[in-house]
Amino acid sequence: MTQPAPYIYSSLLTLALSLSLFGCSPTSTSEPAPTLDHHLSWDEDDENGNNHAGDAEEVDAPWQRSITINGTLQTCGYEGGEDWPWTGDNDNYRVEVPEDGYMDVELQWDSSSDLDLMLYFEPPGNNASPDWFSNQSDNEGPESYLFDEPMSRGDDIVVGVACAGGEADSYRLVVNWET
Ligand SMILES: [Ca+2]
Ligand SMILES: [Ca+2]
Repeated sequence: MTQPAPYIYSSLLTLALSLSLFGCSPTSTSEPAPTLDHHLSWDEDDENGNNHAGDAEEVDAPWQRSITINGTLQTCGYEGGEDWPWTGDNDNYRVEVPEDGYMDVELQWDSSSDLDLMLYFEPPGNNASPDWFSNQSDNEGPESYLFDEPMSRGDDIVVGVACAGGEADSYRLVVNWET
């Protein structure tokens, strides 16, 4: 026994309306939240392109608590000039602040080379001097910097590493965030 046509049309209309409403719900069109890696590990991958702060290697994976950047300084050298004293390899990384909060940075290494940590509070041009740098002639790590003021979500900082003396060496550059 077949159903009367009006009943079928009514059912189809209800179904179409339901699908339409479901399809237009706000949650289905917004972008999914990125999956945060709370303790991200990042390997240097632009050795020849990260030598200047204005061309800093972008650390573009979502993170929250800490990033450990593993890199290598291929050469060491320091001439003590005002503008660009580090003549050896320079490595620069651009890091986005994940949420409003405090940041600190620590440079760790294992050899007796003299590595230096540099901070740019905002992404600079290539000829900019660091806003802060370690001027210690330490042949032993770590060196660290704690930002005085809280940072805002989405701000970018640039963290630089250079080798003033000694042999080429690898390092771990740890950027921490906390409320
Ligand atoms: Ca390097
Ligand atoms: Ca480099």
